[in-house]
Amino acid sequence: TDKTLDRDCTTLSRHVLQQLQSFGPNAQDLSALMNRIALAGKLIARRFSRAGLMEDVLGFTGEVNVQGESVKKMDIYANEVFISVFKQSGLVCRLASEEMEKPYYIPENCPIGRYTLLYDPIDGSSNTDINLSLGSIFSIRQQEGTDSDGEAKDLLTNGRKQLAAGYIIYGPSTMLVYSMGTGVHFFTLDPSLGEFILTEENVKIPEHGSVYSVNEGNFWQWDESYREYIRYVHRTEGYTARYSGAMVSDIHRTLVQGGVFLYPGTLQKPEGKLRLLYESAPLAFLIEQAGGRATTGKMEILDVVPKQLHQRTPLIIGSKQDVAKVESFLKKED
Ligand code: P6P
Repeated sequence: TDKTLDRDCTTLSRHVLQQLQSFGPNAQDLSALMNRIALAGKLIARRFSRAGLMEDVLGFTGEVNVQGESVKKMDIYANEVFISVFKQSGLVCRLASEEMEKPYYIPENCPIGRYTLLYDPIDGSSNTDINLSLGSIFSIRQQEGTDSDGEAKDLLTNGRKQLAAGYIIYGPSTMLVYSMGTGVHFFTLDPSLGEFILTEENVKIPEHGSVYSVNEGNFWQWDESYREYIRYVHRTEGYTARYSGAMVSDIHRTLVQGGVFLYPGTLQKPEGKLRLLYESAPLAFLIEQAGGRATTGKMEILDVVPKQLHQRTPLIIGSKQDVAKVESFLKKED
């Protein structure tokens, strides 16, 4: 048959089922969950593509979220898209997101042993009003125990408990990148079909890349060891800087071209800015599956056991060689 036709038929749901041969009972569920993620992505991509043409899409709501960050209208819309899409899934009991202090419970969906979705609905929302790429990050976990006190303590476990993780990047094309522990796979949204079509399978991150990606505006807030690393890449041939302001875009470039992305802690905020459970851990899961590494500077991201839902973490993530190069400058724990 026509190769293009075969390719166009490798939709996300078919690919998930192919991956899931060895997953047993979770197989159907994960396929349905990934389809819901895809629907959320399509709804958000559609909104972004018309942002300038519609009232009430761009700009700020005037609110400040639980993190003390000013909220963009798109943050709210995207958060509600995930809630609405997963309410109908019949599979997810709990949704935890950067936009909500407490998890959102979907009681009618809740036979115990079902799934929890952790997500950052719009990561990099500072790019919303300037038409630059940004993304959504997601992580799927099995719900364990009853969570009867609503404190979601079973979510406070390390990132190796994730069943699936990935992101949607809203760029010149909308792509969905995911892993369920069996490699990293790229899908591109074909708007004429309304389907995410497989465009690359078992993606591997290059061992080394020339790009370091960090906000050098924080240079004087960092520990001296990070400044030493920056001086090294400044004076060494073969390095270049790229930083978009949206981590999903910077991580996607790092995954495709190699290199390292870092968001260190500062002297005032040693824990850094990025969230562990729904930003760094899902991306670390992906990058490790692609043969790269993700560390806090002291331990692997996927081994960190959070003490609270919105816990932040420093992050150094990317090609093995480039992450190791950063580590070589960090003060060794005495
Ligand atoms: P800064 C966006 O708010 C975000 O969470 C990431 O997407 C991005 O990499 C980072 O923060 C940008 O933060 O402090 O460099 O503006």
